[in-house]
Amino acid sequence: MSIWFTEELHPYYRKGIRVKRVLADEQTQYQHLQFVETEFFGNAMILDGIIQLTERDNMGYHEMIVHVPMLAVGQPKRVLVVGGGDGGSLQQVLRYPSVEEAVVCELDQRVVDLSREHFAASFGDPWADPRAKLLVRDAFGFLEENPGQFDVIISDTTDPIGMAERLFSDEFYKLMVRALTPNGAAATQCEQPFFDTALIKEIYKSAKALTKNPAYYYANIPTYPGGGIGFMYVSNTPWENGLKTPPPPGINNYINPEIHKAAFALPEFFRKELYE
Ligand code: SPD
Repeated sequence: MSIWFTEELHPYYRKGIRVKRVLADEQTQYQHLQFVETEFFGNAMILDGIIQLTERDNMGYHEMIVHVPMLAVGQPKRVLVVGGGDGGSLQQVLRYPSVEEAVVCELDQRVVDLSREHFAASFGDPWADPRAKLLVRDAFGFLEENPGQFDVIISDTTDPIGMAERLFSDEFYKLMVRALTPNGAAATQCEQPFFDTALIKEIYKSAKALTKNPAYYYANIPTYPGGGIGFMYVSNTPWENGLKTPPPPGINNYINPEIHKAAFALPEFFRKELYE
């Protein structure tokens, strides 16, 4: 049997992956949640028809969204992941011996439950670590209640559609920066330079008004539209500080010092749009 899963996040662009079998398919309280076994990318999670991660290429996403702010801060103790119910960011955060508490604020318990089942081979069970704390709730209220509490915040979200749209707003960025310690750093899922230029410019404007050293960086992830995705680094601490910090124990499959630095180099059309 051969099934092609086709994703159409944008009305003018499609991509497909070949699926071996469907592992789970359900409508949760919040979204259509699917897990599939693919022919090349291992198991994949799909939310409302959009690929969120695959076992084979998620490392570019999770290592870059986590290690860039963590290394910049140096010895982060308290970390918040907004979204991230699949556990991929949590797994990377917990590699740091300095981390005392890693809070994951995820709205959909089913994402956590089914990810534990279908991504166990890739992520192990980061939830079993005593430093991990799952809060099944909306992140806005939690951020409001926790000013100045986190050394690092990772906004590991879906695309800005429906209930996730607010996570790309100026209001969210204000709350997120308010929840950081003074030299803390955040990194957010910040979409694709070709397809989302206007949105990224807006977000950069917000980040620039709130912190001294925001910057956009990029990673290659073949199963995302355009073959990759970008992140907004949001902090008073320059991201370059992270280049001097030794990596945490464990194996990196994507980030190395050269990739870390090069990720901030932007194609000229986009650099001009964003920074001039
Ligand atoms: N267009 C797809 C963007 C997916 C971003 N979310 C990834 C979640 C991985 N933890």
